[in-house]
Amino acid sequence: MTGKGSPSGPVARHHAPGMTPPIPWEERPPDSSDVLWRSSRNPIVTAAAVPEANSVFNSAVVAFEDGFAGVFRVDDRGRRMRLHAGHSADGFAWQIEPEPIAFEPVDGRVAEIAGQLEFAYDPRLTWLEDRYYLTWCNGYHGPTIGLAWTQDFRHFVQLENALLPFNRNGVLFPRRINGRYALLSRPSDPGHTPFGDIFYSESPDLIHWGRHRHVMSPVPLSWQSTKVGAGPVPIETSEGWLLLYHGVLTSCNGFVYSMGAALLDLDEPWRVIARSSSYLLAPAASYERVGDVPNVVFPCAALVDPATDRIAIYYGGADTVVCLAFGQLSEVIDAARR
Ligand code: BMA
Repeated sequence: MTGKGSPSGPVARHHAPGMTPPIPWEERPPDSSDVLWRSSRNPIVTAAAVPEANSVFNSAVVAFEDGFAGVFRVDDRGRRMRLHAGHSADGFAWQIEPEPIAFEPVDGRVAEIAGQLEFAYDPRLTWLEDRYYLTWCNGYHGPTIGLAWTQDFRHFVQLENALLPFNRNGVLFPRRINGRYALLSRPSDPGHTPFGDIFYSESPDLIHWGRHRHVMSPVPLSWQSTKVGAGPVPIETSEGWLLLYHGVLTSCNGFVYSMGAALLDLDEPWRVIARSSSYLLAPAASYERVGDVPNVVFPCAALVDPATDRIAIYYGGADTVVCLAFGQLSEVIDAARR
């Protein structure tokens, strides 16, 4: 058991070289003993950040230059699902581009699928080797895993979709594993999907994906009984890959989305070392319980500072706003084991 402020061994940083902005942070409230606590500034992004937006929620954030950059899920007032780039000096206050990202196809084959962009949502950002990769839920005859890269958050080069429809929650690992790129995803249906397991796939070139392995299933009679899906990019620790994920239960009133943690083997990430039996964050604040889709906590990004053992997690609240939660990394790792 590791204590507050004592990291569970070294944590590999996977971000652009030379970039070490202090991550957003607030101390744990004195009356809280929870593993994760909410920002007092929640929600940190609302529809007001983008002209003509209906909602801004499940969004990705990374360290970029001397601050932070992100890709934001923006549903417009036609209820079209779009992705917008954004920037922040401190990770709390965001300037979001008013126009959606215009993806540039890497070649003529990708142009065939880019022209059919129906929707784009639930982004994740991964610093991998020399650039930021974006994965998202891309419309191509139903939902599947879109893939693009950027180095400046102005130009986004679209690659082939990683997988066949129907699939969601595609999350790239931040380095190659045994020489191959690695991806988590959750095969789905074209609708609201009353099932869902997390799978692992690998690729030599980010185009051809295979050697699919099952990672984890829902747990009957629990907060994660209906489906589970990967959240932020897995965090490399000496204890294994720390995977924050969403788990869903079906109540009399519909789905309830909460956040949990798991540890995956560093070399064979389809092997689950540990998994939290209780959720770490569930809808409780008004901005998580009330919105376009009530009772949703949907994590898509995490910033880690190994030197201070701090983690800041970005999550969507009730499919309406972007929120932040904080914790001590070592305590989150401990919670994954309980
Ligand atoms: C999932 C995704 C998420 C959303 C969640 C709750 O299927 O569409 O974007 O937050 O449902 O509505």
